[in-house]
Amino acid sequence: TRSSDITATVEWESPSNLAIVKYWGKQRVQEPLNPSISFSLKNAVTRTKVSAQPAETAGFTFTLDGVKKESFNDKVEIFLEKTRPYLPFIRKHHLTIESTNTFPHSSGIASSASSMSALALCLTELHNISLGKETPLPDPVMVSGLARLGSGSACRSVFGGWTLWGKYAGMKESTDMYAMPVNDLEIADDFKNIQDAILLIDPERKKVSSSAGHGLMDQHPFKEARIEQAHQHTEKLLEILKSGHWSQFFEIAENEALTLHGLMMNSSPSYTLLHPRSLEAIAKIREAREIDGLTVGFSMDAGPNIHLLYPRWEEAKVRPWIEQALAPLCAGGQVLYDQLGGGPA
Ligand code: 2P0
Repeated sequence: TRSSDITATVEWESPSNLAIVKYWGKQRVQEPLNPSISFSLKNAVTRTKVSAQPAETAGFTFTLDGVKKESFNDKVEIFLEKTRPYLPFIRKHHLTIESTNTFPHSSGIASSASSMSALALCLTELHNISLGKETPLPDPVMVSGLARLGSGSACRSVFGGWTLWGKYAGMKESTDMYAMPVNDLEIADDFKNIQDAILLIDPERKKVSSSAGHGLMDQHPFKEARIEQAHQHTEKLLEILKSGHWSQFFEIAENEALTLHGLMMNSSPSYTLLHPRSLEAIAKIREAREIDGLTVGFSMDAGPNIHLLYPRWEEAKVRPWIEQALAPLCAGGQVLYDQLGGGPA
């Protein structure tokens, strides 16, 4: 079938995700150096609306929360260029792209995963409409592969729940090209409703982008050891997700988070994204677990914020402790309460 001119508007909402085994370093065209495992969030989402109109020359306008954002134009432009071979309608349409995030601007919450995933969903649906498909609903595997071209971590946001991305020997179907959901039957109930309280330690824009950080893995002295470790952590985490063992889970989650920051600190050039209050929060979390017996642990992304992780059944004890002990470490006392979510809608 040939793609035809369309006048259509589609809209998708897609979540951000939190990796427990981290993607850090890439090769070729947005392929990860190592497998990663994440879960999609419920409340931290991007909602994107794309209208396509036939046009002589392809082009687009992009707004975030109703405001033109020049800084994002490059990222969108590059994404459209990369996806054009797969989505030929882009060549002869003007796209009006409107995005809103549910989480605060420049809060340090990575929006590239949710925004690129939402955009990939919209573009794939428009592509299907241009092909005259009866059910234009996008195929998640195709969307995940396209989202990856926009931002590596975005390929994991196309699915709800737990997701694996990257070739891993223990799962035959796994691939570097797109993410896939971890079988629901292989996940203990506790981890199906894992809670994530995001401590907004410092909302300042980070000094080094994730893309630059990935790049520094090329020549990293610990590159091979890191790849090996990620494979081992992937294998262990998949077992832990099945068994529902929280202390083993926290061991991996925290090691991965601190390894990520360690890799930044000993790359060349070296840099740090940790804030003194990140370290204070980490100390408090470990103390609460080791001394007070709370079932809590943490992860981090490439920034100073802390993701406090805990089971739903611990909520009644954890909430007041967050407000009393951790919220004071956050900018403006801000904590975003989130949890595992069901994926795009
Ligand atoms: C992850 N992060 O697994 C890792 C851990 C941040 C910390 O993937 O260059 O925005 O667009 O592929 O996906 C953030 O990097 O980077 C990231 P690109 P991306 O979630």
